[in-house]
Amino acid sequence: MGQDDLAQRFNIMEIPPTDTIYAQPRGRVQPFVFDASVAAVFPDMIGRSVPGYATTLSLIGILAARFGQPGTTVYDLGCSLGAASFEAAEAEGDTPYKVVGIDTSASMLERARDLLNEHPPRRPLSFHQGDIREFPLQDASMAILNFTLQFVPRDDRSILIRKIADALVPGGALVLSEKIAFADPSQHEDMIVMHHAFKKANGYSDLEISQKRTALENTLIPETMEEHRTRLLNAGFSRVMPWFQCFNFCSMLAVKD
Ligand code: GEK
Repeated sequence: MGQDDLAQRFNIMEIPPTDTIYAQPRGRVQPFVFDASVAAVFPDMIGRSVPGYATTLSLIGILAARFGQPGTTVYDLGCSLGAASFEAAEAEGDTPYKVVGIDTSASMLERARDLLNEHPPRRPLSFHQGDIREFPLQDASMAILNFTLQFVPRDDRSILIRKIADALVPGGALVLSEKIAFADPSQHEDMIVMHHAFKKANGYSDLEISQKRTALENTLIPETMEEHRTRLLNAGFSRVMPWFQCFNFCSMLAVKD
């Protein structure tokens, strides 16, 4: 994906600033946080770090067109700059639903609101600061967790997924995109090697890759597809369909009948 495609995805006119956060050696690498320095380079960071990110994003509009229902809400949980929110709000068709993006990071939301003011989409869209574990959800036809659940403490994930399932109207769907782990150690290692090669091909140095890995070590906790599937079915979803995978990054669709 070119930087100009990325800029377009994020509704920004100029090439996004380059992520150099881990370019210099750090004595001690602190756990990763979504602060102002991350928000400033976020489109570049996520585009160069998550294989298939732009494709996942671009297809979320198609999923929203399929699952969005009149008079309901599409929630983008852990929305960052609102890239998935904008895709949902601009989805094809004229189904009248609204889109609500939620994130804990004030720095992310400040930028998301600027983008919203600059490019208001066709459907109502609003951004709210809050923790998705506590934020009330209701009358949802679609919920999006685009690379967010992996940052939620593991012990809280089942309650959150159940809350989402309960908030969905019949026929509603959850789009769950995650970095995934593999039970087979060789497969797990193969995927990590390919993911790091992907980052290197996108211009990150070995130092940047290794310092970022340390920063995310206890912050981003991936789970296996089986763990996700079991949790989703236990929460009340009727079926779980992986619909996109690129190396160790996968997006699943969980539908509630
Ligand atoms: C995208 N979905 O561009 N409550 C609310 N927000 C949270 C929580 C929480 N408990 N935990 C983490 N976040 C976006 C990308 S980024 C993924 C999502 C990444 C937020 C956090 O502040 C950050 O903005 C986002 O989840 C994760 O489609 O950076 O790899």
